[in-house]
Amino acid sequence: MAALLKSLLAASEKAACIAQLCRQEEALFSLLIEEKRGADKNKKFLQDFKTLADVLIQEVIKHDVGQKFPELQDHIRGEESNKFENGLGETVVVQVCPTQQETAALLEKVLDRKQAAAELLAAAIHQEVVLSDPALDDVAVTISTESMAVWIDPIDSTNQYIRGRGDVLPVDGIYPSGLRSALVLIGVYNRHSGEPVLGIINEPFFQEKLPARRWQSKYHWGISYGGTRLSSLSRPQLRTSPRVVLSSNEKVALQEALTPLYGQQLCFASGAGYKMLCVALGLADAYVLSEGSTFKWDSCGPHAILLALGGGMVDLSEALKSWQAGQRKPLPELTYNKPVEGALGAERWANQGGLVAYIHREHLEAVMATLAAAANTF
Ligand code: 2IP
Ligand code: CA
Ligand code: CA
Repeated sequence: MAALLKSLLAASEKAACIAQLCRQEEALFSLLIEEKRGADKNKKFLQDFKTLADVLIQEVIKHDVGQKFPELQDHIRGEESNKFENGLGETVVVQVCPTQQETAALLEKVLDRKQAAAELLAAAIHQEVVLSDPALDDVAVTISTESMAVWIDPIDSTNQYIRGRGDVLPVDGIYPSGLRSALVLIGVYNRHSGEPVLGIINEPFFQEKLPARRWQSKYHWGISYGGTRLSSLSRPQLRTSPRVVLSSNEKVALQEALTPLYGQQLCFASGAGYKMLCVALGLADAYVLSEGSTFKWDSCGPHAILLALGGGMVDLSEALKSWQAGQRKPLPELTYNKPVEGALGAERWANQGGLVAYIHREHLEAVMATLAAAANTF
């Protein structure tokens, strides 16, 4: 029944394990924080180890889910390309091989013969993850995978992941930065309509375990399919004193435009996925972003969870246009199947018009009314 959900959750747990391992094992950690210097300058593979970690996670999810659902195989995409150039100028296609030994041999090639690192990663890639979550047995929805596709952000908030601060304290429940904002994001959407259907957010660094540098992960999921809305989370209440979460780089003009609604209740946090999670958890009533700095792989999974909780995510510039034209129901939700016309590379999949993530429709309307009143200022 919930076979797709279970398979994606298991893949997200394996992804979280790999993300943790890269910070925990010296052989990998030293590569993760490697600086560009001297003779190593040309060895792209070392400088790009963080990208390799991302690529590997993406390939593992693709491989594990593709094996169970072959019809999805060609429709699982993510942020990263799996082609790597090693120190000898050879292009290596990073992929999960049939056996652990073969994967280790391939990784050794990418990692310039760093055998210990390659073997650690290969073991994590080929481990079997068994989910023990009785709640999943009650999920009785069958999603017809023939018309679905998947967006993956293997690690969102990479900067915080590399920086690796595990000691940042939350402000009113929200972590402004640090490892807590590094997340694995997986979203399933309908290839024809572009609507999000199933989302997973995995927090690899949810809780530190002893000894130090070891972490416990936590996952959240949501399904919005036909008339079915299910989630591991409960729909949060509207806060009595509304609060918004923003990027620390958000334009001052937008911050000022939001002040009539939120007063001093503007919170700042790293990671687009993390800010969406804050809304799903009820730590903020909205995440407003004025720029096109997020991508389909950032928003698809969290969007499905928000829909499952009765909320959603709109395209800010389109929603403002509709609002100003008096067309207020429904406001245009983000979709996931169409690239931006004329754009190249990653920009093809940008959420170009910015976004508003919300749980309560009335709160979205309050945001739109506030921004419409200040529309020419940001
Ligand atoms: C990034 C990451 C950044 C976010 C940006 C995303 O993805 O989540 O933190 O910016 O929008 O595209 P901000 O932190 O200002 O919200 P990645 O880390 O995967 O590149
Ligand atoms: Ca991202
Ligand atoms: Ca990423």
